[in-house]
Amino acid sequence: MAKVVQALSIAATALFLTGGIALADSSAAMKALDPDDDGTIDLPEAEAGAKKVWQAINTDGDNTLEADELQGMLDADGLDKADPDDDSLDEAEYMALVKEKFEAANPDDDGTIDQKELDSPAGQELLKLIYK
Ligand SMILES: [Ca+2]
Ligand SMILES: [Ca+2]
Ligand SMILES: [Ca+2]
Ligand SMILES: [Ca+2]
Repeated sequence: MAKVVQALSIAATALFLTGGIALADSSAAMKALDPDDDGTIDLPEAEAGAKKVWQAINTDGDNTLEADELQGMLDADGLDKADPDDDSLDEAEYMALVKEKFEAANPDDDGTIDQKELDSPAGQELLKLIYK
């Protein structure tokens, strides 16, 4: 029995540690994405971040993001949904996707993503697209 309790407490500690790391990451992301320092990310700030990510991951330097450049951010399904035409995302398609994820991550519809919203699953989805 003591062994079980010990194992549980190790698992709980591990959970606590990973949780702590995720939070530290997202507060660093908030800092980087919030140049006006009001504690929230508005859509122009998200788009500015997205533009930087877009350029950083477009490693072949053409005008579109291909599936291999989107690895870890969008799966094939996500790419399909975001791309109406040619199996790759141009900047306008990427920005439309960012806007959609922004709205999904902003359930209180106040035009901004606060830290709590950024830490939500929808916020983490958005974060992948706007911060690297
Ligand atoms: Ca801000
Ligand atoms: Ca490309
Ligand atoms: Ca396209
Ligand atoms: Ca909000």
